[in-house]
Amino acid sequence: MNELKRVAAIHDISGFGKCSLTVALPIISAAGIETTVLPTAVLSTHTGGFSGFTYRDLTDDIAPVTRHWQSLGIRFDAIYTGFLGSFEQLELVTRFFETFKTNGNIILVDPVMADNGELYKIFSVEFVRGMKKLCEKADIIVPNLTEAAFLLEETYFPGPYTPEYIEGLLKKLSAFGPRKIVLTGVFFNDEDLGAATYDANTGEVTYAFEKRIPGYYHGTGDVFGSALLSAIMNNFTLNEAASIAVRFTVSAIRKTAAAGTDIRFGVNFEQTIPELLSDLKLLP
Ligand code: PXL
Repeated sequence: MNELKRVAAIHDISGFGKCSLTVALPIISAAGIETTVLPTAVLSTHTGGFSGFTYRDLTDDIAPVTRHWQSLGIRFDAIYTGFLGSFEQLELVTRFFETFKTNGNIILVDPVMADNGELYKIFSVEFVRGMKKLCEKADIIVPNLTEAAFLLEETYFPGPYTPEYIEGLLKKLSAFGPRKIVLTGVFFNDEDLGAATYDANTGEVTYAFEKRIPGYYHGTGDVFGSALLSAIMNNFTLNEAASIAVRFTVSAIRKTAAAGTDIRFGVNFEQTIPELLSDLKLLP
């Protein structure tokens, strides 16, 4: 057997509600990739639609954890960041990148901060600027359309979109650093929803769509990002990885919708993992 590839996943851990680390850890591990976790905060639930949640900030742990892992000589094949709770965490994660970036590994930043045209309540305009600087250091970024608009300081449009508009966004996003962009929440009509990819090295734009399922399901960005990274770590191209991640996310949403689960409770990715492993060609 080969040695496992290893990912450092830097997100919060929301105890209930299936997002961030409670999604990234099982999905990436199931895909045969060792997953090292750096929790940025511990919450009782995520912040989307729940009130009264607890929030234990772990900002003070980030630098000591970075130093300890550095002292152990640990290497990562990818660094995957998601929800970061404060401006200070953006700076600490930048230092983590400087410590662990190599020529061969990849940094994937999901600039979690907004959706449906609105910034999450806990974030400020200053945080958006900081997130933009973090994205400059990434090899791949995975914004949704709202986050793309905030990163580019443009007006958000609710869609449907045109290929010209989407391709314009992709190129402007790559102009400030990341060579590869995966934009989520793309749709040209009311039936299909998916993602667009752009590789600035080849100039290639691709799309991956599945049938839209009505409703806004929480945590799907993290399910998508974790599946995307799992596919990339299993040597699929960006285009293939986006198709696999869209299929996985939509299949998990479909099961959740069929069960009538509260949309705040996250999606049924657990029973969809066999489909992901089949797409990743990991099943015997
Ligand atoms: O899924 C993104 C996310 C992650 N972590 C926390 C969140 C959210 C989105 O609302 O609140 C704590």
